[in-house]
Amino acid sequence: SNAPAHSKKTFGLSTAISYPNGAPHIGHAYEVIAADAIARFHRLDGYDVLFSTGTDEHGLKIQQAATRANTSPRAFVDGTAARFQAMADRMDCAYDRFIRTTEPGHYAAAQEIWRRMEARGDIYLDKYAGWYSVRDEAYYDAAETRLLEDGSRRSLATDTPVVWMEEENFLFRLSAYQDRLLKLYEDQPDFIGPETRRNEVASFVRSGLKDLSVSRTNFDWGVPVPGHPGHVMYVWVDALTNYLTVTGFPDEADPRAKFWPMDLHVIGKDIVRFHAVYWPAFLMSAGLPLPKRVFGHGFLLSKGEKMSKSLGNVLDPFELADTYGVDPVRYFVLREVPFGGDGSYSHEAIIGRINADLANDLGNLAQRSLSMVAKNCDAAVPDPGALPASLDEADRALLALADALPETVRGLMGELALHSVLAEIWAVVAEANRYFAGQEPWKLRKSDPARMNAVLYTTLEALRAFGILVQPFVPTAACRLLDLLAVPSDRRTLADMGEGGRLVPGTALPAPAPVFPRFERPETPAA
Ligand code: ME8
Repeated sequence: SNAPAHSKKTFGLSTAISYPNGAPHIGHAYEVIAADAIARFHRLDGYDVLFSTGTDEHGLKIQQAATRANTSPRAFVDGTAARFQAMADRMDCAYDRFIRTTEPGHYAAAQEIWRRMEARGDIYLDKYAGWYSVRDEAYYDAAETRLLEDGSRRSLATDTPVVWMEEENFLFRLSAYQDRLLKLYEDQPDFIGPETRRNEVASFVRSGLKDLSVSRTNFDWGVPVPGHPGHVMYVWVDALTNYLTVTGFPDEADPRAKFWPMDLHVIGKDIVRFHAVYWPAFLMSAGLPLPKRVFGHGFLLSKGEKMSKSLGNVLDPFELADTYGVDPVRYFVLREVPFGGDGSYSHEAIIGRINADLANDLGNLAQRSLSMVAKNCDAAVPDPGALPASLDEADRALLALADALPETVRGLMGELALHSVLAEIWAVVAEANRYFAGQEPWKLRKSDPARMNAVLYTTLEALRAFGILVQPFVPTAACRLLDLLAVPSDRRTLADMGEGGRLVPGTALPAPAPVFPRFERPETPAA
């Protein structure tokens, strides 16, 4: 369109920022892949997108990890954060911004939101005592912990060790926001998804909020509290503010300022409370607009069990990508796990998906039809005759299904039902296979070449639709498929689907090549 660039609709989204206290695992990869698919879909749909991801580098957990590694926190995170960024790159995630909370610009943003909350009268100095979990970077009430036989305690919710801590530190008047938060969940039912998480959060808030400890004095690896030497910010205050930092906050003239409020925070189910309670309360206090939606995806389990170093079942995303390829890993996690629920990874399951859905259903259809075209149609888009009159009922039925996909996909994307998007696309892929098998174009070569051309043209058109729509999920393979169909690189958006961008008969096509190879290996790798 010729709408001026500044009026383009915007979509801002983020992942959580990971603690770089160890190596990234497949759970981290899952989150950034899912967010990347959503970001890429919005770009295809004509949005100006800001997609951020990054690392959460302060706090006691990181400081302790650095000490264990015999190095300074800064040297430590420089090494481990790079691994997280390399993982996002390896997973083909086209983020616009990788934020590290140790950046000076982030310190400025965190200190500015602090000043605004303080100016509002929501921050006060007091004694604070409670059971602190370093692993969760969170305080718990005694009632939220259990006593073990050896006298130590663990948090009930996360089963992590807690230690008694007493400090004079700053508190945030979270209790004052209870009613406003409940009203937010009422007025904006979409604010928290999926619904089960919304209900959990609402009942947590309804049960009463206590003021939150927001500074620390017993260690110094954090953002300094402005005007109060000796205090560093509680790591979650600084971490949540990363979403503002990436939009240039507090500089309103920053070209990315238009992305605040963000449309979506993609996070895991374990940190919904921080994003749906603390974060909106901080923003209300600072007088800033709230993000539109917080979505807590489920956990990726390894063969049904939580990944842990002691179980030895931690999945390394780099290894998986080396073994199966990046697109298959992306497809697998997004197709196999209903977004919002938990899912299980196993080598058998990914091999099954690769060979059935990718190699067989989509890959074979492309391979068979494109090989026929190469041999029988002068390696060019076949001429179906005058459209649409030359198409018969079966052709039109398949094209109608393919042409209806963008609307279906847009709707499901709006609900963040990523697995359903793929299921819907693959339902039409199955239809296209039935169509191709039923029409038997290989028999028409001699008997009715005009009809063969119409069938092949229709099949290629369906493949074009699939190629465009799977770009957010399997970007490299989708690009290969669209290249094989000679779809120009600037005609690959949702707006080019259907009538708007039909293949042009006679367009030369490159030599066919496999889009999705089968996974062939005699033995499965050790799990
Ligand atoms: O929570 N499956 O960092 P983190 C799916 N720094 N997702 C998983 C997962 C799994 N097995 N394990 C973890 C933090 N995640 C904070 C966030 S945001 C301002 C600060 C998800 O490294 C987890 O739910 O522990 C979270 O969304 C993300 O990975 C980073 O987890």
